[in-house]
Amino acid sequence: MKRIQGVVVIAALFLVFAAAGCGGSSKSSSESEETTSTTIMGSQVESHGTKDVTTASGKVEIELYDNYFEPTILKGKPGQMVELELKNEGKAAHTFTLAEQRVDEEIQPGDETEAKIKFPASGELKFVCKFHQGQGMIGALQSSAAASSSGSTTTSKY
Ligand SMILES: [Cu+2]
Repeated sequence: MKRIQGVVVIAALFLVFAAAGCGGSSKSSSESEETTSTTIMGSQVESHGTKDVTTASGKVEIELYDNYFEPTILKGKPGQMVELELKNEGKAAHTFTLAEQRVDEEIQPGDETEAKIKFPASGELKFVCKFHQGQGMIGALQSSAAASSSGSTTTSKY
């Protein structure tokens, strides 16, 4: 019986690795609202959610709180254009600033505005709130191409 258990454990481990391989570069792809710590271009950031907008049609909503973006990370296709609806749900003024694309919108509390952004050809692009990036108000646009960079994806025989 012990031998069978061992095989089961190995098979389970194999499944875990296979699942991790499919999940791309991020360690946790949970869609829950709970806060997790993530690293965006070298900055340690508290993540308030990840949203896959690959198949999104129409506007994508990002809410700005004191002091974080929710969702914090958007996943899209390389070069995908997305229209964002930015809603300030906080008590302070915030900005959505994506310097690389000359996007710099300031939103007053209770207000909302729109911005067009483009996902990078690969990897991730950081956006910030100019006022609170020092407090970790940072988010990212991640292109799905990043996942395909792992050339040694384990192919299951089963
Ligand atoms: Cu802010």
